[in-house]
Amino acid sequence: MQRNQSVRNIDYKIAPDIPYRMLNHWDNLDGSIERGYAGNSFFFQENEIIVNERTRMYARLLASVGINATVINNVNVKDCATGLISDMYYDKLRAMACIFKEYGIQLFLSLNFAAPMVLGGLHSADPLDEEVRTWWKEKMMEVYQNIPNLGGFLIKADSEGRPGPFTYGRTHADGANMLAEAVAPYEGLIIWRCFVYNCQQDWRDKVTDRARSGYDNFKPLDGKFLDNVILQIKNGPMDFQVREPITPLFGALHNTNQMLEVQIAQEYTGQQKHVCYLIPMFEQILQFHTYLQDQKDTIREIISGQALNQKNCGIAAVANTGNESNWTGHDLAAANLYGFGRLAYQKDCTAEDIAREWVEVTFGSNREMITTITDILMRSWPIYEQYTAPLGIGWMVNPNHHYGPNVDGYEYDRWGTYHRADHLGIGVDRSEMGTGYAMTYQEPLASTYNSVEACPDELLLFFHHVSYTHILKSGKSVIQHIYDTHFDGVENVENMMKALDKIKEYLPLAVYNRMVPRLEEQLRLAKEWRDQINTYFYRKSGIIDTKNRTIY
Ligand code: GCV
Repeated sequence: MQRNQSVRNIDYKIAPDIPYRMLNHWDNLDGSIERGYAGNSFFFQENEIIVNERTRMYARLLASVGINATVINNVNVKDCATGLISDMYYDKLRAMACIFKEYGIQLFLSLNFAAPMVLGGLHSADPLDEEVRTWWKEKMMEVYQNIPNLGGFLIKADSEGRPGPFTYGRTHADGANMLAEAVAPYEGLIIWRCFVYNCQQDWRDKVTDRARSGYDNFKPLDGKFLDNVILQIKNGPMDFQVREPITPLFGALHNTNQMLEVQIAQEYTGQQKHVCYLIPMFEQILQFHTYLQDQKDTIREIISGQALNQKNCGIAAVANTGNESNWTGHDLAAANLYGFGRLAYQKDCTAEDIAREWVEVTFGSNREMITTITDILMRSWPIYEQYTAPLGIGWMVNPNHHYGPNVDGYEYDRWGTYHRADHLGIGVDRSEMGTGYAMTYQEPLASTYNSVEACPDELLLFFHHVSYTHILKSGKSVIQHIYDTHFDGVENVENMMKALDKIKEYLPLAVYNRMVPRLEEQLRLAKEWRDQINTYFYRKSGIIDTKNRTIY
């Protein structure tokens, strides 16, 4: 009705194919949000849980787009957050879980693997230690007596300083299964993240490859997890960059429940100041053939359980909400929340259909306005890619907050995120002659990525180190591609602003007034990216732009 369409003759039935469609909030108990760009938390404030009218509005918002599960606290479980599984918080959590249940949503929590030490005063968190195992069993009995509707737990272990089973020489299967046994009597789930890598790498070390870490850590554990464990796997092998290959882990696990993790919080894609509609990216990910088996091998078929006949599977998005009145800061960022839910719920929805549908239900029925905003959304991810890091290399951002260009920001650091540019060329050799990462894919993907000639342009620098004069499939040299895309990117942002201006009368004034300063900021930063990237590579390579534009 909101789309101005007739409700006569509507007679259809749809059922979601993906069992768990989840949000992951990285909200801290002090009210801050890790990678939050829309204000503070509406779940927590000053170490207290908030249950109020917005809790219900939130549940309704999620239900309206088909999301059925949510994790409310940050995977980095520190300080008071470890105590969410204690008397202090049970009443509020139970109240929240009850509200969520009315909307068909299950509450989950992130857990601290070292809770037996922090809360229980034990000397270890060793998953094979009987005392530790008993502690968890008793703790889970207490938790479920108090919060009967709890769906289960999400765990980040042995990652970026978080505790985990490696400390005790145990595997991630040992860790996950210990918790899975403890929650099994209550039909609880353990969602275990595969974002495990060495974040103390020496940049001189060209053998260790962060991209390999998910595969190397988890492939050998295939088949070793209990059935109420789900491995949660980020879409790419690195970390939510504007362009990454799809992780090979999905094509490598035959006997393990899997969940895809994407990020609608725009950590590396403009931090909700830039328009970047991510649903076309997610659509590509879900359609990707892993070659795990002859048929039913796409990511969607894997995480819906159809490929491997599983029921504990799903998709999770790192959430982009906060306590700002419009939920997502940038009004157009709401299309990512809406789109994530719709894409997860309904198999045959395209990113473009979803964009148009969102524009219609949000802003009304003027044709020109609908076409303009749908077009802005659909072009926004490619445009963001144009003015930021080129050809799949990623990063080139400022350390810590990850906003804005800094070509060498992570080059001589410990995080395993390098571009390896010198005066001759750029890119990371992940072929069999380099780190071998390309060979972790099933065929024919391994051969495609392994070969400079066959590798798709947009991922070339992720897989290969090539000279600036290397000719891409597009017919352009790498250096000319860098120059051209960066000039085009800025022009495209300018055009986006002009297009929006033409339809401004069809938008609520408050919405337009919120959007304009953000677009101005997007343009300012796009120019900064353009000039820093172009100048850096001009100075490194000494090769002039064939079109003679201004490079500094
Ligand atoms: C929650 C990246 C982010 C971190 C985040 C981490 C993760 O490294 O920058 O803020 O921590 O991913 O996914 O665990």
